[in-house]
Amino acid sequence: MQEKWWHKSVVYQIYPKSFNDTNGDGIGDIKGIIEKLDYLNTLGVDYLWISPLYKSPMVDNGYDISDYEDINPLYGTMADMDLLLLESKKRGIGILMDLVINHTSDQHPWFLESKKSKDNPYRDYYIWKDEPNDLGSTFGGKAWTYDDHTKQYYFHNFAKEQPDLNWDNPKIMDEITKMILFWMNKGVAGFRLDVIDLIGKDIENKITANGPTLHPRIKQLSEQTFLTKDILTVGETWGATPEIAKLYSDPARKELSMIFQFEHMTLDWGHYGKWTPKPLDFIQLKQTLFKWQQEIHPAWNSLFWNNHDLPRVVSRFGNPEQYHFESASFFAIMLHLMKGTPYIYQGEEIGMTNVEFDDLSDYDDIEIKNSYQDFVLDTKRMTKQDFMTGVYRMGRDNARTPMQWTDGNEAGFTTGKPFLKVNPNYKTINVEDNLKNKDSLFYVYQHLIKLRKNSPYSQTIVYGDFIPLDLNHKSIVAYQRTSEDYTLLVVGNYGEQPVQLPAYAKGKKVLFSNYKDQVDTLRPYEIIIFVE
Ligand code: TEU
Ligand code: CA
Repeated sequence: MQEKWWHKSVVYQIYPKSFNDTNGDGIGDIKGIIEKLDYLNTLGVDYLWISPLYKSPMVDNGYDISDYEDINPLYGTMADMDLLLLESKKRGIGILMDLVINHTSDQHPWFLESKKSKDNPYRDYYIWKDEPNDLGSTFGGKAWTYDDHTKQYYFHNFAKEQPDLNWDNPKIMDEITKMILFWMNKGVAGFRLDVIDLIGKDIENKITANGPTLHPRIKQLSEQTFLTKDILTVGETWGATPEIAKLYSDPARKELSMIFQFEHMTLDWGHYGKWTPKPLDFIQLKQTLFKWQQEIHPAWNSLFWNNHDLPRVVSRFGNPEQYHFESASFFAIMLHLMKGTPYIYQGEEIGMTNVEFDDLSDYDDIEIKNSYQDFVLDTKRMTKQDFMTGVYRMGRDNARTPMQWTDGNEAGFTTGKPFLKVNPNYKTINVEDNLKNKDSLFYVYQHLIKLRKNSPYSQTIVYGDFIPLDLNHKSIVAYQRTSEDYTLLVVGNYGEQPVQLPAYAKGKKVLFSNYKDQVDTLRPYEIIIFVE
């Protein structure tokens, strides 16, 4: 495999609205990100994937863009953006922008023109039909909204304020190519491509993801933009399998560097998806992750538990009440010794948890609000109580409560009133305390990043073979990473019941562990890295 710099890199994701507010309006901003660059440098990350900073009415917190080439005044100015690019470069940190090119905001000038008349030059920038089909929106309800002025329906895979672009219109390729080159000329290090699996949609045949025109379009776009420089591209592709992943990121296909797959993130989805969560089957989780480890070559893997759409992993799969450090560090070590580029979501490095607000009015997320309207009020498929159970376990606002910097007012996130309440546990879970305590979760993440990037074991972790062990054990997770120089063995115990240390681990040298000592059993959420 041809070595690429991002094979050895670690990416940190920032959701700007919740990261750090420097002007007291209760909303994070670019100056707030600049202020924390030294903290991120201490953690040791190489890239920052920042969720959209572009002009937006903020219906979906920036995933509804009204101007791709200007900065949202809530977050700051283009001068702030240029300063962020400069200051991060000084620290050897690259910026990955979030490209949302499946849809725009309904306030984008293209859509404001398109909806004026059927013969407007921008009409075909979007998908208009006389009659809708029965496609539904990911956020609940229909994917079609009627426009009384021109007597047609327009398509929106997400909120009605996010009309889908019509990628069958070649002008879209030209417009998006120009915009990407604008940002590449500014020196961004790469892009995360929002729901990129949708830009080949075939509405007539009700195909939205992985449509027939998808890969030719991605290839054309990449050749005209991304591949003209050596930048990182990661596509968000919810329905991908390892076979589909190869279509996106086999280097020979000249499309993307890697993708985010979500198979391991939907194992606990029930009858109505995330809103009806079911218990995790740990064997299934191991088998899914191990399958991706073994079947994705020659494509490249991304590794993550969290992002701005997902609940916090320590709450979702761990035990934050009794084993907060142990279970958070268990998942960190289990993931970071695997093959692929790791992504750390803001707050994951200090074990931030889910939250339970009293009322729906405390929530910010358009997906929660629209889905409540659909499942509870319109179709009555769920009771409010059951829906709120789903929100507490899986709602996106679990990931969007303000970053917990200190145990002081509003967790040091803002001097004003935060747009979303701070999780009350900021008193005990915050960056300041983590930095003061050498045994904290922060230093586990810092150590894992050092092991990957700058240790005798780097090559083994980045390029070593992956060999699963104990695949059918209900609580032991075990795998080897092997290279000419070393064999690393990761052995962990998922859950609260101690288990015997497996024979294949006995007598081996401990490289790293989330417990201070070692006994002949694996204690609750104990995970150890052995080296031979
Ligand atoms: O997410 C794609 C998406 O569909 C997710 O919202 C996910 O399906 C859902 O949360 C699971 O229930 C991307 C962005 O990451 C997300 O923040 C945006 O809301 C969405 O696209 C629209 O741009
Ligand atoms: Ca602010």
